[in-house]
Amino acid sequence: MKTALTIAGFDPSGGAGLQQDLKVFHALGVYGLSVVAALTAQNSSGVAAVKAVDSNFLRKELEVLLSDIIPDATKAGMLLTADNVIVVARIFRKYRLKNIVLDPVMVSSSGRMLVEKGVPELIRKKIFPFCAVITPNIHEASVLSGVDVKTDADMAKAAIILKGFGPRQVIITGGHRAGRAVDMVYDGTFSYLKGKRAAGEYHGTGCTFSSAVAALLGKGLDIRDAARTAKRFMGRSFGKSFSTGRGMRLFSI
Ligand code: PXL
Repeated sequence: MKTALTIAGFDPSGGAGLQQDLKVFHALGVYGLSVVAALTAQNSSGVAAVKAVDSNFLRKELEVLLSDIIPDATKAGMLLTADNVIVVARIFRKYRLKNIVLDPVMVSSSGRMLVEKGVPELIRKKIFPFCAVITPNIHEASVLSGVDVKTDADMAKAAIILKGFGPRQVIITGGHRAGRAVDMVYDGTFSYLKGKRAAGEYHGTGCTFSSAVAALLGKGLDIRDAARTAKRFMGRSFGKSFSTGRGMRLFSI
């Protein structure tokens, strides 16, 4: 059995963060390990409050787990604080973790900040170099690259800048762009992941996609196949989404 680890935030609605990552791992046939870096109070309408896990405790969670089990892939999501970013970067180095996928989470769909000030730059410097894949959306790509991403040309420019910080592959997801839901993949050459735009508002799209990429890397797919297969998994997930609360749709994968 292959294993995948998620280091991310706790989402009581189960639509994003650790809970969703674990469901994605299970759906794709890998055993899920999870380490909590932050807590959120939220429902399908949005995030009301966030709280970081103390960075010493985060280190303890990781050390205890990794001294026993080394995952075949790792996904990192909401880390929230500078101290947590530094702990995670040190752990990536110490345990030589492979197949690392980063979802550089910044703001919730409802507008709540999921990182503290200065943390995006720190993530870029400390975490990007360890990553097989990073999966920013256009807002995250804009903040991290300094390019205000609006057009295909902006997306390409941002992808080249972001790859310069060390990840092997950059996937800028296009779901938040007006018009086409095309993701841009850059690993030295450009390719594209096309999908039908799903109507409506969904909670946890970034988490679902990035944890799918991690699970598939853990299963041994190469990074191009993992990206393509994760995109197909997203298409199926939109088809299986449902509405239960007052807010966004959730994935019932
Ligand atoms: O989608 C970003 C995200 C990531 N992780 C957690 C979240 C959210 C958005 O709400 O709650 C835990």
